[in-house]
Amino acid sequence: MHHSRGKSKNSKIAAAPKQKISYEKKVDSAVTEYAVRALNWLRKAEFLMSAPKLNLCVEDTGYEIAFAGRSNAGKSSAINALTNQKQLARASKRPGRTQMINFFSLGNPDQRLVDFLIQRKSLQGLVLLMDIRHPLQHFDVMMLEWAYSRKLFVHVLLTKSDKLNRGPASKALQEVKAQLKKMKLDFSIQLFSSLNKQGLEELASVMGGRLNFTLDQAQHFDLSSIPDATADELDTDEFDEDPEASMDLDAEDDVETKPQSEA
Ligand SMILES: Nc1nc2c(ncn2[C@@H]2O[C@H](COP(=O)(O)OP(=O)(O)OP(=O)(O)O)[C@@H](O)[C@H]2O)c(=O)[nH]1
Ligand SMILES: [Mg+2]
Repeated sequence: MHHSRGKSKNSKIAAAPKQKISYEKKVDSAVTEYAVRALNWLRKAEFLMSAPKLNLCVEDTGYEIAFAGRSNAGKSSAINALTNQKQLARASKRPGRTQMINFFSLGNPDQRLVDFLIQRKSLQGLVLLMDIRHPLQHFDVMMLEWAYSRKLFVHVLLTKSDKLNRGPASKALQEVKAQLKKMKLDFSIQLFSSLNKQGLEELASVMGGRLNFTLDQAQHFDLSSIPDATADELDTDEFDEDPEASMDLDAEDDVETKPQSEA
């Protein structure tokens, strides 16, 4: 069923006024436009390659952001939600694939997202994903300190924010913010949910800034191509009640296949 969903999506939502997508926090309309355009740009993401090791990676030129986080933090789901492509980051959900380094190009092979942390010249920084219910585990603190020591940026996502109500979620955000400050690792941080699409624009805007995405690049911009997260769109069975319990073993053996672009 996952395969048939993508096709009809854009037509279904085209009429909705896009400005209603969670812009409350944005103060400047220029920022909002940039965020929306950056999100549109991210949706041009294409699978580049899976590399089993460092010396087989794509060329180390341009700009790269790595998505890092503990197993089950929601990395693959976040990449899929961000790029609006259900299967883009499916590879690492399969056992034995988690060690692969997956590269995605974002409209340009010199602007990349990597589903794995590798340190090389083009790496600008990390999007560090933590389950909002278990933030700042040992691994996370190691990552933050490592990035800090390398002068890389970190943008923290508190993922699965849909698991908490609004109040507790923003309380968790404030608490982690305070702890980061206390550790003198005062990186940017936001709430994020691949399930209800909270925080997509904010993340797109950060990634755009870090990967040198400019409005010049945003040609043929079309607001109607950006879907809203309406309830009937959400593929809720992709989200398990108990994430620890399952792996996507039913995934077809099509990981190496470049997914069809929905653009
Ligand atoms: N409720 C909810 N569940 C989520 C969300 N994001 C991911 N999940 C679930 O959490 C589990 C792990 O998600 P993945 O995206 O595979 O996590 P990952 O970080 O890529 O995991 P590894 O590849 O094993 O390191 C899956 O069962 C997802 O369905 C979210 O925003 N909300
Ligand atoms: Mg994964």
